[in-house]
Amino acid sequence: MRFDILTLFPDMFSSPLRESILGKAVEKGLIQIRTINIRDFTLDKHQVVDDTPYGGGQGMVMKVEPIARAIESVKSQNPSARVVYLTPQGRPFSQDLARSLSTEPHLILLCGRYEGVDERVRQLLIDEEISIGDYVLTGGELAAMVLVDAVSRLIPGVLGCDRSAEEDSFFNFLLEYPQYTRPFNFKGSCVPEVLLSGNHSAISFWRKREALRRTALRRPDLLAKANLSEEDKKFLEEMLGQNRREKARNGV
Ligand code: 4FV
Repeated sequence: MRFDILTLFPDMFSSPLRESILGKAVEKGLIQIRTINIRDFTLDKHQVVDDTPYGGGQGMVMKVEPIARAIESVKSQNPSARVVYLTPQGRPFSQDLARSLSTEPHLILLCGRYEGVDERVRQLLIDEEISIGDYVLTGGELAAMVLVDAVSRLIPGVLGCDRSAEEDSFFNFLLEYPQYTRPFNFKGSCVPEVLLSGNHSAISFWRKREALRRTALRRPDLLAKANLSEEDKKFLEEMLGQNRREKARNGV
């Protein structure tokens, strides 16, 4: 899979995408990441990439022409590349969206700065707008890194064992179960015995219950999307009932 990242700050990508799993994926040729400096596509000697907003107002707006030339420079090599603009006004990024993007052979990621890009960029040059969250960053670069990371780890061969991606949080819209490793006893807090039982069906039964409990208590909004069995629903009812009674007892 190929990522071409259009940005005014290509150096921001030097280390985050060269370390650890992503770095190895690049070495193995499973993913290609190229940063393209939008400023290189200005024609004036001052290499101007932004200008004041028509109609007045604070801040600056990124000009359409340098962005158009930068996108064209990539599309001239591969017209089918999909152009994604990272913006708070975009579609919320999710594991599901990461999974669908991971089937794309070539993504062009546009990173905004200042107050954002001229509206003609959206109208004429962008295939999809994605937001990593309802907050405002100084630039789209960090959002692009988040997308590259979440999408790349779904590419076969990038993670040590592809199975682990299938056990991700949100894989089935459930949060992940608690994880433990040595020591067995840390300051009196011990690892649940079932995890040392070697009884794999008991272990996965416990993990499913803990994932359900954690999701119900922390992200009940996700349960609506999770495909729960009747047994799961019965367990949640009892668990939440017990929780309510406990809270009532403790006067919470
Ligand atoms: C953002 C987000 C984000 C908005 C103004 C860049 C900034 C500045 N991108 N998800 N949240 N972008 O805050 O994707 O141009």
